[in-house]
Amino acid sequence: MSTPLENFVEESARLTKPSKIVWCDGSEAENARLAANMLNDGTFIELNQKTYKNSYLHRSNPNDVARTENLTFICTHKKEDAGPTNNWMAPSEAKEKVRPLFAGAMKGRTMYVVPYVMGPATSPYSKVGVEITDSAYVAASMRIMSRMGKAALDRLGDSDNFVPGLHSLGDLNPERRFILHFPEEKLIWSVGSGYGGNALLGKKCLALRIASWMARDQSWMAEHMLILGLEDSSGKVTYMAAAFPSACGKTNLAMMVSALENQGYRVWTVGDDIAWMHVASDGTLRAINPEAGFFGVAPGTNAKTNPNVMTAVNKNTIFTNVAITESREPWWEGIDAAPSDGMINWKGEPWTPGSGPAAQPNSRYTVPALQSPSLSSHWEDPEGVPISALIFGGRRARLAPLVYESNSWQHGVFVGATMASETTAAATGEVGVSRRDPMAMLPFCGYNMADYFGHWLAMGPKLKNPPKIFHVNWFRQDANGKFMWPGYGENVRVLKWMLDRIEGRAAATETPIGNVPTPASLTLDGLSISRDTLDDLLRVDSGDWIAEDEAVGKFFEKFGDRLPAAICQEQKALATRLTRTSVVTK
Ligand code: OXD
Ligand code: MN
Repeated sequence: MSTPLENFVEESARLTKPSKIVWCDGSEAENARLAANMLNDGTFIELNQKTYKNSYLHRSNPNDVARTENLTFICTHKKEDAGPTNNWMAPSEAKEKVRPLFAGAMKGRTMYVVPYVMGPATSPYSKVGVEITDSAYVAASMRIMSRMGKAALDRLGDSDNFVPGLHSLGDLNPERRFILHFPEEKLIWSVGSGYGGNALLGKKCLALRIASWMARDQSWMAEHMLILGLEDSSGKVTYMAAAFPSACGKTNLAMMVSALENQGYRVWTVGDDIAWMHVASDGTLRAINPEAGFFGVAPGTNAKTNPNVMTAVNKNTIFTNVAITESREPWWEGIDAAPSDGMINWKGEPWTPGSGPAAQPNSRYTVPALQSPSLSSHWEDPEGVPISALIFGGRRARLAPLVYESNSWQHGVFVGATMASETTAAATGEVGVSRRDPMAMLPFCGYNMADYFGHWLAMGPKLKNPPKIFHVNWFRQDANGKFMWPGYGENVRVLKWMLDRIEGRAAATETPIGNVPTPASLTLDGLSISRDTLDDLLRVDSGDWIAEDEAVGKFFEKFGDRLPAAICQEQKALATRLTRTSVVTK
């Protein structure tokens, strides 16, 4: 009798009609074969094997360079279960519409069966997925981003306990591109795109959209969060998880080289994009990183912004849509080296100054986590690491202070639910416009976000010592549009303040939005920052916040009666606190 996995493979092959089926085992030999085939057919371009060993450049179709949120759907029986922030199609309608796009789509192509584990191979919290794809680039990338092949088959055995995902490049026409999630039956269909966030189905599709649904049903949390450990001068490590919208510096923060290393403060990386968090038997919140690699944004990455990743990407790395120098090394805007003669841009054309960006703004590196010098020795702990702080943040040029602390779990959930950020190149659409992005999950929550807020509210009381919840903004600008905070390795100063708050050591000023550091409570030695700039960074302008709270109220209206009462209460309580202070300060 066939196993559920064999049935899935047979059914998919009957539909897509590949000329060949390859079951991926995740071995070195298989990886070398995949790379050789891709070099042969032009999917991979060889980089300088002396300086970038086993590393390759992939150029995607220029119409396929980012997540396409408008073509991403949550397919639930009831529209309300997907909620007002997701695109929705009924499951039967979605299948009827998209099945023809899969029919015969793999004719003349190889079908790769990619079994994978999201999470440490032996963790009780990990999940198995199986992606069927006709893209060798996807298979090779999944090998970096997950525990792929044998580890997954061993864990799965004959069981049906896996999330099936069917992926085909199709004809790469955005008119025929769909990323469909069927959370009720735990199924993913993706067609017409080879871009990571649309095509590496373990990442956003399984580990966030499908997992968030499972997490709600099973009382855990699947979040768009990095996980880091902050080591103090005594050697004690405190773990924090942080949610920022795409391309707002999660990878850089998670892999930071601390500016306070001389005082004994170091940052250890557990994960850079996704956290799965469970309530442990002792009542702590414990997080695992479901991924095994980093799929990071290349532009802006250099020895100052992320020295650890610059070391990590020197081998076994797939670069996508970066430029290539004459000596066959990858290049992107913001890398340390200046542009050189003879560079080829991300589209494969000769690059000259003035001919536009050499690297696509959302170009990426895909690198094994194990290659990062900052990787925590606990990054694969099956039980996860205990989380003491949750951090929300975004790009806010004007409104939010450098950091503030919420007053309670419920208030912290409100802070997360009201997050907003100026958009970046990680998704298609206009860059730089402000949008609401609750918990940085707007594009990734697999169900009604009002219920998601309810789930967050319900998790707090299950925890013995709920983590403190903070909000940060590294991106506040002065009147001339200049960033006021230096960011990167200096962000450790803000993490240290959080740690000091957790330990009851740091002072704070109460404001209507939460607790803001007193200037003296931040460790600023070695940093040249004027008192005026510091005051500006920490300022809470009641007028601006009154307008913000009104905008938040408008945003919440779309959830109607489904919005939890506690969130409405927090919104009204903030309005009251703000009006009181603005009256006092007038
Ligand atoms: C990512 C994203 O690639 O959030 O992680 O877009
Ligand atoms: Mn992300």
